[in-house]
Amino acid sequence: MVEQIEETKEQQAKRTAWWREAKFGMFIHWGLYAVPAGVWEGRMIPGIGEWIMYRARIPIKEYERLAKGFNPLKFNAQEWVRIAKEAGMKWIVITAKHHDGFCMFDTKLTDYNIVKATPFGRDPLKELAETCREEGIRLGFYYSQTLDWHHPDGMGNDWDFDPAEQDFTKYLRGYVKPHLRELLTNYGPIALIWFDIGTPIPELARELKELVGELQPDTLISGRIFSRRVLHSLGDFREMGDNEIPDHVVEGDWETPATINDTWGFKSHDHNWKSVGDLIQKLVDIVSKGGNYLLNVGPTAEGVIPEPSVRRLKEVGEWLKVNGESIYGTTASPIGMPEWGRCTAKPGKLYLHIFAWPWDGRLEVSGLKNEAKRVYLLADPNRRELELKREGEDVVISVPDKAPDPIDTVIVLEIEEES
Ligand code: FHN
Repeated sequence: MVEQIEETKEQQAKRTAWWREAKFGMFIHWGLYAVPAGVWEGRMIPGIGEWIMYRARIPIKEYERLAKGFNPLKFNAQEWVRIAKEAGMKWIVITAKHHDGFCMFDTKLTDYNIVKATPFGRDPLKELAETCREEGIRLGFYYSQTLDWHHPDGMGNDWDFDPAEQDFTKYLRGYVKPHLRELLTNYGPIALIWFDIGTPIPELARELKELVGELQPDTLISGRIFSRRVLHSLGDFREMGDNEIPDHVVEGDWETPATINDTWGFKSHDHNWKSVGDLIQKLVDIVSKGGNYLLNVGPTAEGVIPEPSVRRLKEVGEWLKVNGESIYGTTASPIGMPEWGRCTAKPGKLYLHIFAWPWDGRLEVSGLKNEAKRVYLLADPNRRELELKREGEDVVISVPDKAPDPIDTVIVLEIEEES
């Protein structure tokens, strides 16, 4: 049994407060896998791009050669942070080390890192950390603590190593922990460490948590520090499955990590981009159920965030400029999931997100116990009141014939607060 580290609920809530408010963050999967971009020896390798080493069972010696061709001269931390901010994203999480074991930061523990092994020779995490600080956006690091296909004692590579001879404890204590020490010492305040997959040994998971707490007590830890289903409370928030959106309101702090196309790491032939409407409705759906949306971009080997992602994020940002009040700092829907869309809430206000505009000009809101006071379109700068009446259990709002925003029109319903 893993013991809980002593911290009161209030202390934890204080550390997590910014994250609860923030709702929408940027995930960045960037590493050596951007070089093959899903293609190995002329073959398109199925599956997610950052798994190419595993999927194609690429021997370490061959995969290592990719570093010589990794020279992302177009990488520009300011540009990336600008894209995130314009999208309305409030924090960034970038892969410091993914399962392929390649370190995207300077480290004394291995030369298999972007500064020492590539012609690029710069530390992008340092540049990002500085820019994020200047721009007032929080930065977190993804760190693959369990799978490491390059380290002789990391898990997952059974084509170069014999698993029976591997010593995971040695790897975690002698490599992962010193790495975390570097990441939490050399880059200023780090908002969160995004562990993945789950640490297989509870005692070791606890050691990781303790180390993070000792180095930066305010740093949050993702639920995947340990098994997803059991003891996610070892992390500060629960991590849903990849692209998983629950079908009901979920209590507690949680997040959905998600892709814009079908891969995390860049793949040259993945063009299955979600539409802007889909992304906005997914954001609203998640927030209405009490969660956060961590949406991924996979930059190229040149250091560029793919244009289809940038374009979509910009449009999501434009929607948020008008409708952000109905997202940031809100809580889950108190009226479940209405047929016409979703609902988010703040004290004294419900935000009705209309995905399916009523054909007869009548928007019916069921399950509302509070007294309804006034109602208006969030996008209307004059806040002209719409007509509102009670019909039995329902509140009925008279809405214009056509949806002002076909993706999601937000109606603000002011209500009497329960005393
Ligand atoms: O295996 C990884 C995958 O490559 C990616 O990083 C995702 C992001 O949530 N996490 C793991 C799978 O769940």
